Amino acid sequence: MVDAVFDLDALLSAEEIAWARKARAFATNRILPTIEEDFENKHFRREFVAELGAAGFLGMHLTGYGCAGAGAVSYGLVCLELEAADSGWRTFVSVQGSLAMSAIHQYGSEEQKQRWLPGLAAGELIGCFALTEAGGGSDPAAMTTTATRDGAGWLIEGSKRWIGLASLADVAVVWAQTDAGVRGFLVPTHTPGFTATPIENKLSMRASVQCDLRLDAVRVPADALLPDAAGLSGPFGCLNEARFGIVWGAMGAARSCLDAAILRSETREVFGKPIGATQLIQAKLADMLVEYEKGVLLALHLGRLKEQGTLTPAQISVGKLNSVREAIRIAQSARAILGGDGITSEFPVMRHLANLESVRTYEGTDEIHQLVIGRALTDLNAFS
Ligand code: TGC
Repeated sequence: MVDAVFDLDALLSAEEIAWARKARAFATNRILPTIEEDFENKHFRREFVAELGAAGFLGMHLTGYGCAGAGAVSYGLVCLELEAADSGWRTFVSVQGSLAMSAIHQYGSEEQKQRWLPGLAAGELIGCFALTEAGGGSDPAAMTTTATRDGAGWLIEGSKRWIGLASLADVAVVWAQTDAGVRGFLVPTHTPGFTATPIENKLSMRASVQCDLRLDAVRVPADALLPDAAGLSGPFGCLNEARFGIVWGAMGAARSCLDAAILRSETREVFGKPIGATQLIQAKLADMLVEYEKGVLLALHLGRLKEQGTLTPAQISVGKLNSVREAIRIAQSARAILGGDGITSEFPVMRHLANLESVRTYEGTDEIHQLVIGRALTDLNAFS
């Protein structure tokens, strides 16, 4: 198995190893027993949310307000272990902790933090993050959702798409154009005019929920505005956090695929011997392990930079691009090793492959990250 060859623990502290073990136990004991049927039935297990909160995984890299205050590497390891079970559950932890909670923690007033963060950390409440619109997820600057002054409060009008957990959420962080640029608002989801509709025809991330959102004359009071976020740097600051989690998480999906391929290669016999005893299969497995190990070591490097406070958006883009791209290649190689059975739910590989296509697309596509890296290398902007 992968762990036997790659001694990651040698590079981790005792506390980091403990977080990873706790997350692996949750993934193994809670998520894995039902994930294939949940994926098939498009079922999000709401009951896991409080358990994830009790384990300390929600907003675990934040401090105060019931959050665990863990290090970046510990958070990354938890993402890796949860995504080894299913990307949907790592995505939930990302949306809740890195997007919704992080927005409130970074940009909220003291009252907003006191009101929302403890319940979100405990998993008593669910948060969502409404940035993307149907007109083009890659270009949030083109958003058409508006917030205009409405007496002392605000009137929000517009629509959003691909908003994780919106139909289950208690509070939405909604980003909208105002007369002073993009601003963020905390909108309780019971507010009249707020409608979230799950997108039903997904062939990926089926054990999790993504929604279309309508904001029809949604009225919120003045204190719904996040006071410390002005402009697109607000939502982008949260995306940095979520992208960092993906750098680690995608490698979890890759590990799961690689482990499945190794196990199968030891037992599956073709031409009179285990396929793992052939040079072609061993070469594939070796290449998969090399990319997995490189991906995790890059994630660890970025985690250490984050802990010392020097991690840049371009460095995060390197990690997100590499992890997801290589995880998909590893999953494709695993599928090939498994032969025809690789497309069935007997193995986790096709589910991971389908999920990873979503992970490749959200939080910045491969192309967006290539252009962020290109801009950092050349000082030239190729976006427009
Ligand atoms: P640009 O002119 O580059 O920047 C505008 C302002 O933002 C600042 N900024 C950042 N700040 C912090 N972190 C970053 N990574 C930042 N990137 C940019 C920048 O300094 C500037 O600030 P200021 O104060 O000078 O105004 O903006 P641009 O429009 O040219 O951006 C280009 C680009 C392509 C990099 C950006 O638009 C981008 O990253 N696009 C991808 C967007 C994306 O990832 N969307 C996916 C969202 S996923 C999601 O919403 C949730 S998915 C999970 C779920 O809900 O299930």
